[in-house]
Amino acid sequence: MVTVSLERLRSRIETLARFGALPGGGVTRPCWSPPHEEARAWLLGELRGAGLEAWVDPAGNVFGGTGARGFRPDAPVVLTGSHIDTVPEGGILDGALGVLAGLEALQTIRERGIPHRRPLAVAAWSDEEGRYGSLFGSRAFCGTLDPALIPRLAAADGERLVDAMARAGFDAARAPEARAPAGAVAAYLELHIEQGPRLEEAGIPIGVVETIVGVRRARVVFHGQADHAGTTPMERRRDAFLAAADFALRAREHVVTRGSGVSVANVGAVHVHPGVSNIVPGRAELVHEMRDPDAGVLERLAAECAALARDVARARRITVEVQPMSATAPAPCSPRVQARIEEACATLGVKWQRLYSAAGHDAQNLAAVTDAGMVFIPSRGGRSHRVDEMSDWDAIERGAGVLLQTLLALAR
Ligand code: HGY
Ligand code: MN
Ligand code: MN
Repeated sequence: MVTVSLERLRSRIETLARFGALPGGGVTRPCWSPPHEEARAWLLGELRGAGLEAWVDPAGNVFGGTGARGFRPDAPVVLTGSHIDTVPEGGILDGALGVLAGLEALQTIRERGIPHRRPLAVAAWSDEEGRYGSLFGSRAFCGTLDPALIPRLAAADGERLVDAMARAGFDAARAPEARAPAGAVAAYLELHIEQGPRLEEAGIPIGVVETIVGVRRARVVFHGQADHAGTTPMERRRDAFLAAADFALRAREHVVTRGSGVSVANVGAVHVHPGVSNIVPGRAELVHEMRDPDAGVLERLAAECAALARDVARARRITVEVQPMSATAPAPCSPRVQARIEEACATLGVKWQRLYSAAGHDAQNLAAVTDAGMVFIPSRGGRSHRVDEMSDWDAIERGAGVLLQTLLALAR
């Protein structure tokens, strides 16, 4: 049975972790940033050093191929991959695991001369974490990136995508040229950490993903009245921050009690203006995010939470704007790919369980253009999107082994 080299995979994971490394551990490596571009150059070197064809598309997606040097409908590719960009103060495995385990699998296949009918390739998708626009690179590749949107895409701190890409040497307007021809991808398989507690608590080493949640984000802006924080009588204040706080608490309660039971909500970004201690906040802006495996539930909750925002504003004699930002559709994974993953687990004698992904992934874009699937490994303590995100090395080796066997099954 052909196996991956955990030593080589571990060395690459630990090397990639150095790009954007934080003093106390973890990484901050946003897409298009200097550490991300240094990591891109390093990855291209590793792909070529492994004997793969390596190239970058107009959306900044990095590819390494064996038997593939691009995407053509007459030679459909079995594609694996993930992302090398991270959230701020993130972990070293979110994304990196799927890219480097994919590289390890393809290098092992090449070195051992294992026959495969279809070409194989590994991808590192641009800006999966959506600093400028969620799942950007895979959206461009799958043809769902609206060109008209590109000039408006910006990070929460106001930095425009066009400027960030230009600094990294890319013309954002050309990103839609990354679209792959229809039929160019025979199947897509992504290895990822679960980023939650379910596999570890169940004592199951491999997760076979059935569905990936949809994620909806809206900017909610409350307009009150700036006033002197000392002289303005309390009953006259029209405090925008209090309205935002009231909304955040009530929206959370609504999603938990009126959602599907697995619906989740988060407010991770808040901005108060003018933002100094001796002025009653005149404006408060928050990003409200909701997730659910069911598109209809998300649609209903979005409308109900917008109505809730208006009720809160009215009750506090202020106004509110609810601006939809992004909405990714929940994606079912391919039964064919799930079956190949489960067969690989059986061959390797590894227990598995099916589950839905409560995180968003590039695979949900690929699911629109090909048979897409995901393999999860347990996250220690379910921790992710934090510097102490980690998985056991034997879990990483097991996940890479299942990835290798499943890719071979899909490419035969
Ligand atoms: O936010 C997510 O679900 C993913 O980690 N980008
Ligand atoms: Mn990820
Ligand atoms: Mn992530």
